[in-house]
Amino acid sequence: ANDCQVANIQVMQNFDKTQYAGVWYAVGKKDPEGLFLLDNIMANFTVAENGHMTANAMGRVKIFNQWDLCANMFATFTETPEPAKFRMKYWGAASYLQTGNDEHWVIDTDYYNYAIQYSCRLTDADGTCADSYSFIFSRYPGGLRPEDQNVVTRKKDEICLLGKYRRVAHTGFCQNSESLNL
Ligand code: DAO
Repeated sequence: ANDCQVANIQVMQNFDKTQYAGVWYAVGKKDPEGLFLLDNIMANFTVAENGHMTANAMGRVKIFNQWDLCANMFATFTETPEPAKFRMKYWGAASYLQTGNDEHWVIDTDYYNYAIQYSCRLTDADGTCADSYSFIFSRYPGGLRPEDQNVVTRKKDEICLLGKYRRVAHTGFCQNSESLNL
């Protein structure tokens, strides 16, 4: 049975950040409260020679409830005793973008095709998560391969977020020169 306790969530065993490095496209997202990244979300993870993982990320955001722009974000990761559980500090290239310090858990990945990320921002008194977000990442902007869909659905269920995701579009917004990149 699934008790939805944050403390019981299983993460990727023997997580290898070196294989995880590179570009991931968000193709699905479960939003947190105070939603920030809308679509065209991609992240490029890098592991330095000293082992430290960082990421550059982009995505369309709405600023001051009005302007659509492509946010250029940076993140640094702090390791924990569990290799697939990190603390992520993030901030934007522009000062009015969101900053934060979140959990960043890798629930599952095959490194070559898909990855499931999870972050619980607020744990409820009963031990379940009161405010979470999760990205379904693919190595391909077009989406998951059909053969990866079953395992991703199973993992969504395991983290108690089945049915809570929306599809994340990739329209080239953060590539094309008409969008304001900040
Ligand atoms: O979109 O509301 C939201 C939640 C995500 C905020 C954090 C994103 C910034 C950095 C992303 C790095 C790799 C996932």
